[in-house]
Amino acid sequence: MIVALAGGVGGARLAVGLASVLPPQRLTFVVNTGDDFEHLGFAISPDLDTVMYTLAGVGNAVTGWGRAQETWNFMSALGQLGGETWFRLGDRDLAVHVLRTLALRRGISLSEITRVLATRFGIKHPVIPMTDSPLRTRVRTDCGELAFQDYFVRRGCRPRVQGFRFAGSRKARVPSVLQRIMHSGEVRAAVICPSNPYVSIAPILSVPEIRHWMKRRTFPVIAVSPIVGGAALKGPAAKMMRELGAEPTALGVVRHHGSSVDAWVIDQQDAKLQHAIEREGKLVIVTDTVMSDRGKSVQLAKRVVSFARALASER
Ligand code: FO1
Repeated sequence: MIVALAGGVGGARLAVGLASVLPPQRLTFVVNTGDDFEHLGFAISPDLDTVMYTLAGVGNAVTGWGRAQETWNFMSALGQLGGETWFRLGDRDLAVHVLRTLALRRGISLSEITRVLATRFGIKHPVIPMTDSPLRTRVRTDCGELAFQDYFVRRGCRPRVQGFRFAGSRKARVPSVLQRIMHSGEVRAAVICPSNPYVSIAPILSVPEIRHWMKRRTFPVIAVSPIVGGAALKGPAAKMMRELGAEPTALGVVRHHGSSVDAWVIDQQDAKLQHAIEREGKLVIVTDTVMSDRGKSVQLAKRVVSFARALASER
């Protein structure tokens, strides 16, 4: 069993590749819920939706979030009536927010409604939120502490970040379905998808049971760098690194993750960093990590899985 930790867009792209390489009983997705928030009365889980839509083949490949072939009648009607339109909810996308909000209100867990929705989208691989507990990423900035979507969407990632807080993480529990997988003895490797280290991966590792499980791991952890050629392919990762004094390179990401990752997959544009990363005590493979289409996601996933298998068999 491979457990893949995924956040936003980059995570979802690799998820598609991994899902086409490994069968459902050999691959589980653990998804960030730190971006979640209540908005317009809806419980919104952006990274769960991005992974679900992308695996189902209905995701908007341009924006990386929401659905393809979307219409915006709800948004325009809402705007005409003076409602908040800074966080855009498409008409098709709305169906998931309504069903998730209704389920949560009835006491159904986030992991259970996610399982039901993923099944209805025809997804066979388990897509599991990192916790069913409320956990919210708070971004400390030069404009004060902001809720994640306020920082990310409303203010367009412009404020300078000073740090992050994962409110609720101390008491957060992993869903029982994930507990069983983590303690099954079946996990052969963990893959950290190319997601933002601060706001996509760190929230997952802030859940105590996941952090301890990774620390005491008996399996290798392989990560794909989200930074290629000194820039993030999407989102504010490189800007955050600069603002926090980390070098916005694949080496900077390796140093950020430290001992929680054993091996790195970096892009051929960063081949010159391979030795520096090896000097950090990490195994490295250099390949094309830019997943500009599904075929490239599958190619990268094949490289990652064979790398994981090689490392797991050495243990
Ligand atoms: N990101 C934006 O930049 N603008 C939006 O209006 C927006 C709406 C939105 C609606 C549903 C959803 O699931 C995601 C949405 N996102 C939007 C992305 C969201 O901010 C995610 O948290 C990011 O993708 C980071 O993971």
